[in-house]
Amino acid sequence: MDLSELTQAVVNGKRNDAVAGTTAALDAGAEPSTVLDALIAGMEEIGRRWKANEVFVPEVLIAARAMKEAMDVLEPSLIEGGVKPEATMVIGTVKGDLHDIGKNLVAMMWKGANIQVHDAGTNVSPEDFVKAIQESGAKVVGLSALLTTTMPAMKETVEAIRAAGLSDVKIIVGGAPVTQAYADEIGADGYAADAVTAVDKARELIAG
Ligand code: B1M
Repeated sequence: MDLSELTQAVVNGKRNDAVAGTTAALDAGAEPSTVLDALIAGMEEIGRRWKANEVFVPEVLIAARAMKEAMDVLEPSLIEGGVKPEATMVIGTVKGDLHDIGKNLVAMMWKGANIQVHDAGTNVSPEDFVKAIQESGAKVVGLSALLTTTMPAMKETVEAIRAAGLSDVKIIVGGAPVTQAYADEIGADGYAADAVTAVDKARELIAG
């Protein structure tokens, strides 16, 4: 399989082909970083199609699953070859909120962009977000909320992160009821309406 076929396997969510293609490319002596680029290109194409309304949540989910399974195969070679993730980020759904489908989608898209993701889960208290950031050394944190009643927990989390002296940590917020205006109001550094935009926003914030 050539690497463009590997990219297509991710785009089409063909997880068996993505895993077999990754294995074959490594066995044939391809550089792990080149294989990674081919996989990332697949997720970027899915991102482009999502923005163009050519694909929807199910297609993104199966592409992300193919990407994840291929990454499981590739990861040991990447580590051996010294290829490091672009950044480390924490993500979680805020206190009181159990919705995790959108949050998981953002986490998968971030992983697909070569970002190491520490998923703190759902119903994460402000204190636990602070702890997760401190323990992982993340420079970006993503907060998700799906309920109007849990949006205030987003504000409390931003305040707790700032109060802990983590002023260099960038905060991205998102979720159906969240808006750019709300992000501005609570002092978040970024807002993303969907999982694809969350990748663009994360890259923008990492770049400073
Ligand atoms: Co709930 N729920 N739910 N629910 N639920 C909503 C959100 C609701 C709009 C339904 C409705 O009434 N029409 C409503 C909220 C009303 C409001 O506050 N405005 C609601 C309610 C009221 C509730 C309960 C209170 C119901 C009850 O018990 N009375 C309860 C609360 C439980 C709790 O959290 N404490 C509840 C429970 C549940 C289930 C457990 C049954 C289940 C969640 C399962 C799970 O997540 N594992 C559930 C579901 C599935 C939904 C709906 C149907 C679907 C949500 C979803 O997964 N969408 C939802 C109605 C709807 O949206 N149509 C609803 C798909 C997902 C891909 O989209 O999560 O929006 P979304 O994520 C998007 C973007 O928002 C964005 O990117 C994602 C992909 O593009 N995004 C981010 C999300 N997080 C981001 C973070 C980022 C950036 C972008 O940066 C960090």
